[in-house]
Amino acid sequence: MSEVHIHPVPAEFASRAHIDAGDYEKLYRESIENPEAFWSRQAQDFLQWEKPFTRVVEEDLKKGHTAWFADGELNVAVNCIDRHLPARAEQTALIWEGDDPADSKNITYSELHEQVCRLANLLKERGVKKGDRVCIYMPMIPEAAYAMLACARIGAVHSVVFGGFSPGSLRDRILDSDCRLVITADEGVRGGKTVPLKANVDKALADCPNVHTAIVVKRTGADVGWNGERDIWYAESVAEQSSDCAPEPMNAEDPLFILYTSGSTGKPKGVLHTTAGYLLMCTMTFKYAFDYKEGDIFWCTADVGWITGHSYIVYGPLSTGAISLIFEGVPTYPDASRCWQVVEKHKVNSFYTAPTAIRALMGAGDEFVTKTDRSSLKLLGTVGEPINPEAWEWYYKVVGEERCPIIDTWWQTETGAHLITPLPGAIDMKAGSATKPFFGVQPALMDDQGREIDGEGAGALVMKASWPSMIRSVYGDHQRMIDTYFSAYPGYYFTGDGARRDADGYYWITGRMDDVLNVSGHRLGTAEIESAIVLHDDTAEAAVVGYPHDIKGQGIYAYVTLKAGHEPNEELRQELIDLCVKEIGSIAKPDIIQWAPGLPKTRSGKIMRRILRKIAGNELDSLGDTSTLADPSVVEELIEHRANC
Ligand code: 6R9
Repeated sequence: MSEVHIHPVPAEFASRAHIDAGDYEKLYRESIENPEAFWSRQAQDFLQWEKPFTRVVEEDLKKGHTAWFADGELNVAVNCIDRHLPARAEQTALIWEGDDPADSKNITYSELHEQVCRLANLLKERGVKKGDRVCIYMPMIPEAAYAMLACARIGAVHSVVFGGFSPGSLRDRILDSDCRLVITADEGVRGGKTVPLKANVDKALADCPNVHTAIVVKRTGADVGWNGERDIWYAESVAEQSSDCAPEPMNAEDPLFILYTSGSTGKPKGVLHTTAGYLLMCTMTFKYAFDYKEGDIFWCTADVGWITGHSYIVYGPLSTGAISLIFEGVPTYPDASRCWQVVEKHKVNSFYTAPTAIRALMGAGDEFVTKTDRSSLKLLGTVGEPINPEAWEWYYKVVGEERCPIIDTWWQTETGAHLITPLPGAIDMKAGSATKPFFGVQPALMDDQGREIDGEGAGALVMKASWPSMIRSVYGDHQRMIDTYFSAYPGYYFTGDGARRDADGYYWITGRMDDVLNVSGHRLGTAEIESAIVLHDDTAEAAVVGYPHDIKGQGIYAYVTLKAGHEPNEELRQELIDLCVKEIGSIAKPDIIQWAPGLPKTRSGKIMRRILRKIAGNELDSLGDTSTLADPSVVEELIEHRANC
């Protein structure tokens, strides 16, 4: 490993931050030593309760059980909207930036209240009751947030399905949670292209007889198929509804939403989150990890179809009374300057995105960044995958002008909110490390024998205690939740990730455990090798997988994407191999480098290593489902030019 460079918290930033180093130590200790007192205080400070709780936490991780504030009552929509009205009815709640740079609008908290109430009343009129499931299949328009909050207001459980999923994936999700109503749009618009959402819904609903209503937002005005008994237009239907809707009082442990996520096996799991614990953790992490200050403009580039969009576009920001930017487009349209132009236009203060986007923008060249004015930015964040130090340094220097701390936030759909992240005024940064646990979070590393590792070391990342926004169930299959997360290490939550803890107690996520390579008996994180390869000036991105190797057990197969304008050649291949040897050691020498014009990615930007492993291992007839990829043709190209091994 090259020497780790520590970036201290900027003194100026620390002096104004909500939490400085001393606060972190003190509060973290309290959260572990006296969790009941700590969490009871936070739940009262951060949330508005209709009926106060008297119980704080119950847990039995051997059974995968946890319950928080279990006899309290509250409503999430009230916490995200109504409680802010006295002070900030006319303050912007959402800034919508359209795919076309000429389209944007602001929605105030009082407009949000009106819109959410109208839609909530419409849902009730169509027969939706507390506990019923509603599917939301939407582009990134304000109505997506209204829909989530309207469900929360009446106690319906939403299941947001990413607008890029196919009709078949949509159908499977609707059926799995037996949704009776779908909220969608005629079409979505992304990167100058349209997405046929309503046509996809029509195909999906052909197999979903229980869905009685589809509410359709007119986004583009395209001609769409129409089932007069089932389909209604959003705008004209909500216009007939009252702009007041009494919120449903919800028990703290009543379900709030289901969100499907892929595991290593089987069909996607419907991760179930409940009301109070989820909202508390989103709200707290939003304030402390992003160091959110009154009036700041916050932009998370995720889609609401993913947990990041749930927690950090909608629930965390709105519960805080913040200004949250919702972006319909993609970072590279009309060109690679788009994100920074949006930052300049709306004077964005915090920007939160995925490493894959950072690498793509880095590959396009600094010009796209440096020609914009980013002086409003105070903080940068990343999420979704390990960030290689080179991309981190670029983000820090070129985008943030060495002024903005970077928070590398580690968490999962199942965790609901950040679990390991720097608090930017408290924790010095190391490029590539998610650093330290959030309050109340107790990570541990397990060795092969299922024993906790003390001090420095690497192993399976687990949690020793529950936290308020922990997964409560897999919808319809509670046993599957226990098997997936609570069986590998009885008494612990297993994250599925590997991690290393350094001498300072910092956590370095090495990637999914199934991505760990074992080469000649040595463990290697694929992320480490990828980081080494992308240190080379000519490379944009790399993905490393293992493949069966007669002598070493596993060999290292690297797929490498070059930056625009660079051609592959033998010399470069050798330079990349040398770089891995230099950075990590000869054990990390790639056996095979395949030049990859593109990598197979999910639409949320995660590299599909499962597919890369199959190609590398020459298991071409068991590639599995490639329909959910952002660009399935990438796979054919890789197969055609597959290296012989
Ligand atoms: C929030 C989100 C979860 C998986 C997780 C891990 C990876 C997320 C990361 C990270 C390294 C980070 N991951 N954040 N790895 N550093 N900062 O992405 O949820 O889609 O469920 O993915 O993503 O492997 O286990 P989800």
